[in-house]
Amino acid sequence: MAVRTGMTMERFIIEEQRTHPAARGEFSGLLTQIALAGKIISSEVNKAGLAEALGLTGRTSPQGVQAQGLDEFAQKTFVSSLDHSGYLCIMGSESVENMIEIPPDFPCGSYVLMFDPLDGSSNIDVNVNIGSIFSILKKKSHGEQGTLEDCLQKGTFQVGAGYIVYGSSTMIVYSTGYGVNGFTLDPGLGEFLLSHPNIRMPGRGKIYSINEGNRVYWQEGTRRYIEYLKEADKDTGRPYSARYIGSLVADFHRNLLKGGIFLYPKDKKFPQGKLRLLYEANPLAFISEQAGGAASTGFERIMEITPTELQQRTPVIIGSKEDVAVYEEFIQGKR
Ligand code: FBP
Repeated sequence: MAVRTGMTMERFIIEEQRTHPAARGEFSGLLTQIALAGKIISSEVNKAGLAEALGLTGRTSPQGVQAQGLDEFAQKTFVSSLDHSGYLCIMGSESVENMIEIPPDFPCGSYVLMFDPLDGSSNIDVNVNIGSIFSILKKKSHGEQGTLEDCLQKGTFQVGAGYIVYGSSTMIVYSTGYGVNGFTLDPGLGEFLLSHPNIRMPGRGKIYSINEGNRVYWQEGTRRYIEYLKEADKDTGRPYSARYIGSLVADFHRNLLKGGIFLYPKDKKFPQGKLRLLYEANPLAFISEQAGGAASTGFERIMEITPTELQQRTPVIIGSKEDVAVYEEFIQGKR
């Protein structure tokens, strides 16, 4: 596939269509609409400092978090950019309790979109990187409208996934199952341009990302693993550096490019883990594995989990393959 840095995402999708027949028409159109939603949200995020966007709406999200204007704006932008497209049969969002049906006056398509419209809610009003996360599945059910069965699919059934990070620049990073590529938004052109072709995650990193403020709630295996990372040992590149932004997308993105491990394990406060399986864990697990990394609960591959609920949580241990494997040994009591 003839790709070169600087080519537009549209052009890249056309090239991918040529090489990978599965990526035809509907799927490519869907990716383009997701990128459009990202551009719209990006322009609003860049203005987030302005008073109005900080206004609290007084509404509480399913997570019991005071929904902020930007959170709702992102939710509405994803839905309005995609519900009329004819590519989707159903959607699911981390920000709303139930499935999002395609309005009856719009055609249904053969794809399912599960998304987190704005990840990193605790950082929205302090100008720290936040992001959107998306997961694409194929429709399984037979009727026109999609069903819960279409949303509750294992991560291994994803046909595409990615995230958009709103930071010093806005980037979209995604995979359709043929490697991971990153595109940076050129605000002047309003185009995502290929800036990070064929991203590979280093096999072992030097960075660990975990909220150490939760240490008192951690399981013994997690405590011992983090202590292990802090010991000095040249051969294994320890001690590792601690980096924790508190926005999953931003922490994951850094570790994807530099190597490292992000952990939101299960603990006494979150016995199932904190992060959402369908909207956060599965799509990033897809990207991690496509880039040569790994994604685990500590005991099993995240993408092998059979979902049973829309807002299901899971422990998330994700990043460089060797680092995830070492954590699994600690939490399984093998070291
Ligand atoms: P939201 O989807 O509500 O933003 O929650 C997810 C998240 O903000 C992740 O982005 C981040 O990694 C984690 O929660 C931070 O949690 P904590 O503040 O407990 O460390």
